Amino acid sequence: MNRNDKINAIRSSLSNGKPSIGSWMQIPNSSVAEIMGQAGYDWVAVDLEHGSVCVHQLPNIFRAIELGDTLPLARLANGHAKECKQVLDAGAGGVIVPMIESAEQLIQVRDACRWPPAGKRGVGFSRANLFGKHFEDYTKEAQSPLLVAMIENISAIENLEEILAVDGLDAIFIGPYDLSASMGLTGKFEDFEFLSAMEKIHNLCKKYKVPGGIHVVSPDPDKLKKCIAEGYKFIAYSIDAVILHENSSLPSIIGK
Ligand code: 3PY
Ligand code: MG
Repeated sequence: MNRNDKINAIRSSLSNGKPSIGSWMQIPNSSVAEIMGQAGYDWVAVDLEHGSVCVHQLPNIFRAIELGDTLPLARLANGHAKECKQVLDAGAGGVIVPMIESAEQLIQVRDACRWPPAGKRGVGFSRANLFGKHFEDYTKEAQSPLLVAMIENISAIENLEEILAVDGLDAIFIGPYDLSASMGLTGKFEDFEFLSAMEKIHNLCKKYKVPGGIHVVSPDPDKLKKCIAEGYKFIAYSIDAVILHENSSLPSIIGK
């Protein structure tokens, strides 16, 4: 399947109400990417906001993810136009945009990700279009790469209805750590106020028929099943480094 077919397959899954489950990478290594790409996820997001992945490492990481017929995405650092252009030119099938707090902010990022006429992104030869060989095909794909807005600040909830109405938004994605931190409740995921904020986001997503997503940061299969049962649709299951450390700690293996 080529990249555009994978984007369309994820879109059609989401629009049919089926969950799309991916995972997350922070270790800048193409062997790790190859393993993650073969693990059965629809997509793997490479994190440019946290961790130390650099733009020049993306082509090899994306190639390795694609060996498993998995779509590479990029979680942006800030969503500036230059960053959108660089990650998509490197071959990301879409972007996950952190800290979205208003519709205007999201529209700017959306337009920076799309070639004209849909947007304002600069047109050029790059890995995404095999340096011009697949230019015509890529012209279509570049009209609407996957667009996912992270809701991870309590102030975003005030503007959520406007954010959810942005044309071209494929899903929203809750960042539980930042959301809880913005409420003065860092990591307190069982706190009533935090749970109420989550419920509010989830209900508005249902009302506006925008797939709601979440990062299940700890590799906990029961938590993943619970999120699916609760109706989350765009779900990231854990992070390469977290999968490694949660499964490699000797005291938890042999007991202390
Ligand atoms: C958060 O929890 O804030 C995240 O960004 C997870 O991806
Ligand atoms: Mg975050």
